Amino acid sequence: MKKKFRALTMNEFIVQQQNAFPYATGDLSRLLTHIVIAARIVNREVSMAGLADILGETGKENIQGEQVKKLDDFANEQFKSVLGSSIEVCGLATEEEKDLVSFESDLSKEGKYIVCMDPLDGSSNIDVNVSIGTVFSIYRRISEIGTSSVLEDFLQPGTDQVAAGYVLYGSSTMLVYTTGLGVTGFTYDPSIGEFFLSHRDIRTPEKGNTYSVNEGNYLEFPSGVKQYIKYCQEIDVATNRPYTSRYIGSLVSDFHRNMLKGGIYLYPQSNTYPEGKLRLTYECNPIAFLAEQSGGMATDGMGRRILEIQPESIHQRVPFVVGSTQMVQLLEKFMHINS
Ligand code: AHM
Ligand code: MG
Repeated sequence: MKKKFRALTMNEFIVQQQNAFPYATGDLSRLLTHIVIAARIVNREVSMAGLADILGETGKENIQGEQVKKLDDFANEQFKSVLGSSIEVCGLATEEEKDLVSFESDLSKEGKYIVCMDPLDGSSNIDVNVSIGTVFSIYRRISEIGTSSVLEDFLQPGTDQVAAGYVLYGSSTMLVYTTGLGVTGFTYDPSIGEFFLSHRDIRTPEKGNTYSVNEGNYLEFPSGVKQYIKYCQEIDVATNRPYTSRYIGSLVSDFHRNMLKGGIYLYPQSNTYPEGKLRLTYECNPIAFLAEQSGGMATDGMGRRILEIQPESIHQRVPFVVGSTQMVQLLEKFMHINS
């Protein structure tokens, strides 16, 4: 009988990957394991949220003018503290901090990498026990090693990402990441406290039958988006329509479902959000990198590949369309015809 081996832990997998590159120093591997540590702490708090006094708002507003939830704040502090005490990271930009955070210890200044992240995305779902996520993106610094990180380190286009991923705090907790060699997913076993390899080389279907968009904003959308939504709702047996509408309002969860099953997620420009709502550096770029690595596509709906947009500020917003390639291409066509 064939012997069944247990699944690899994420650390084992990372080391295996690293060994495939004889010149790898292990810095990126160590950085990923630091993210795992912080994610485990955040996961514990998220799963206990109803019992601990950590639901609700802090009373503070972030740079976006949004109410900061206690869990947002907690997650931000955890990642800041874990990455700040690592020797691989010299700086961090997060949704919760107005300015970039430069880690100033002598060891941190030697770090080769910077991290952009949304420590806890989908805040509106926190208090009602619906899935939320952490999104992260890693770049090699441009500034000289041994100095403080500078803004230019954080304003690199998404094509320069070295790694990106997310943690999904859902019915189970998953960590999904890419270093540009495909997308790999790990599922957390809380009884052992480890992430185990569960999804090797994730490939997204070319097309799907799910569309994810906040249809409450329909009247404010550009006409190309409105027509695409109508297309999704039309009856046509040949193309398996009407499609299913699924919108959690939590980017990581909506994207994760669509990546596995096939589908499209849209957060277009509207009167309320003329530039779109989602932030380029720490929400769209990492998700776009994962989408492309799984065989999908991510654009701004107006012909621009998300990963090629040159960021001008760390909190810059951008219209966002991501998912199965054929669906994104069709949305682009609707937008083009109606422009
Ligand atoms: P957040 O970073 O404040 O949580 O906002 C980002 C979230 C995404 O996760 C989600 O897809 C979107 O905002 C939902 O926005 P809306 O409630 O406008 O549909
Ligand atoms: Mg967010």
